Amino acid sequence: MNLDSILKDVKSVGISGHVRPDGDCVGSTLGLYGYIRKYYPEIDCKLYLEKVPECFYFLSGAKEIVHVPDDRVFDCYFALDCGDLSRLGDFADMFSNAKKTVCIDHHKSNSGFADEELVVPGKSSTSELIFELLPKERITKEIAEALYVGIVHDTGVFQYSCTTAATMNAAGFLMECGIDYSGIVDYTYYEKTINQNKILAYAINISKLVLSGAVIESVITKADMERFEVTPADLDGIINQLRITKGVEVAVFLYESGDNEYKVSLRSKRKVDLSEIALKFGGGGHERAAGATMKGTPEEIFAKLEEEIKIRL
Ligand SMILES: [Mn+2]
Repeated sequence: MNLDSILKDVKSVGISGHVRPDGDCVGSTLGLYGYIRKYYPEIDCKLYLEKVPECFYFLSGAKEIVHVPDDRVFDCYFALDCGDLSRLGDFADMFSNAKKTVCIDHHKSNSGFADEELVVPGKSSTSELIFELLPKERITKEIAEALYVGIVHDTGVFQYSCTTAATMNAAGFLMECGIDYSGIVDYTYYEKTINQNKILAYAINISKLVLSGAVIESVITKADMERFEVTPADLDGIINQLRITKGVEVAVFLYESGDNEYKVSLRSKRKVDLSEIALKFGGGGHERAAGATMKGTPEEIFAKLEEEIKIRL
């Protein structure tokens, strides 16, 4: 994929990432947005995302993000970090209505829904893909900050198996662009509010091991969220803490998202391909990290997932 040829003769560009934007979604979209704004000032470029977590507000361009869709028809529209059209949420129509569509993504479950695609499931993050697309001499401090955030978040600060030598080389290059790399990691990744820490502790406390300790499960209900005064966005670190439990291959975390409905997060360490399991239940993702939305009680959902995990252990 060549960005310059994609942007040739293009007068307007829209960019979106997935619903409930995470670090990679925010980092990759702001990185590309910053690049187009700086080096293609003649292009009218807009970034559309749902509300992003406050810890990302410091990134350049974050305040210009548009949170509601409109009926503009863009010459070109980028979907970043999205495995299928529905992941664009309210912005899916704007994407579909554009004259040319481009998808840059690293989800194994990617369904192929754009005119031009760069989908590399082996990549740590969409931000790493954007890094590789951009001419190195054009990466400013602001672009570097955004891409570094994305890489850090999707690799769990370089701990997940999606981290490769190329990832470390990209991160190394970005570190030399004058960014506050350790501050960024603390501020956007590790730092938690006291209520986030308390509900994390609670979720770990009630977790249970099943399938002879190969699987760990936990669930947070709406009542729990009310009690701890948190929203779903505050539950982000829980699945990662469950995953590192000794002896566990798969971690399963649910939170109540609607009537008899739960958001499911899945993480595995080295064996179980979770993108296959997530796809079976209408979700998607990567081999080692995937998710879906499922109906039923937590017990019913855990049982369904255990059946699929069991045959892959
Ligand atoms: Mn990603």
